Amino acid sequence: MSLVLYHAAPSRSSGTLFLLEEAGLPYEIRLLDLKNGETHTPEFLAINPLGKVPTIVHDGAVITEQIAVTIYLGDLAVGKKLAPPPGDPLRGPYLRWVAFYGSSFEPALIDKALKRESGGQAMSPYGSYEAVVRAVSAQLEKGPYWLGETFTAADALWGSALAWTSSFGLIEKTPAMAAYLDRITARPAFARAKEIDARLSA
Ligand SMILES: N[C@@H](CCC(=O)N[C@@H](CS)C(=O)NCC(=O)O)C(=O)O
Repeated sequence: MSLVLYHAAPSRSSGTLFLLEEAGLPYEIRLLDLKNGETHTPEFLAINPLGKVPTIVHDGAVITEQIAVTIYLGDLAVGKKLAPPPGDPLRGPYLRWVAFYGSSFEPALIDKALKRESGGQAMSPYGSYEAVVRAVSAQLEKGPYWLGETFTAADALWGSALAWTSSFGLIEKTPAMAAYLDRITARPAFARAKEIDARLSA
């Protein structure tokens, strides 16, 4: 099996690195320097025309977008229980929350960061920033993990994302979020990914 992660250290692809460490899958990193425009070389644009990481290539198949990458790797790590399988009552909520990240959470936070109008309730993909934050807070109150008792690939995505978005001040770090982030960052796979990033960015 060949599994390659196109990665910038640190960046959104750090969440994928964390997930790969949780998955225990053999993988290879191709490091791209965002500051030097290495995601916009003709070679990389031929793989991902948007010039974005994370991008993974598994046995020749290109997978882009954090959401697809998360779902793909969760399913690929057979036996690791990182993704509720079809038929499991948590499969629907799992897909819902992974998709919610990409289609509602990030757009809401980026609009806020750029001080852009949402476009109004009906036109906006997420409605209102406040509604997105309320939905996230309600999920965090349930805990201990995103879908309840067990860590899943959704936690690699949400844990990494809440860590950077709260540190950038794009969302308030509530006590429930702080407790969740403590649980996520205490995981050995998170520490390994962080150490890999520190080494790569040195
Ligand atoms: N829609 C993409 C967004 C990923 C993204 O924005 N990645 C940033 C790194 S944090 C990137 O690759 N930026 C490089 C660039 O756009 O030149 C996803 O969900 O994977």
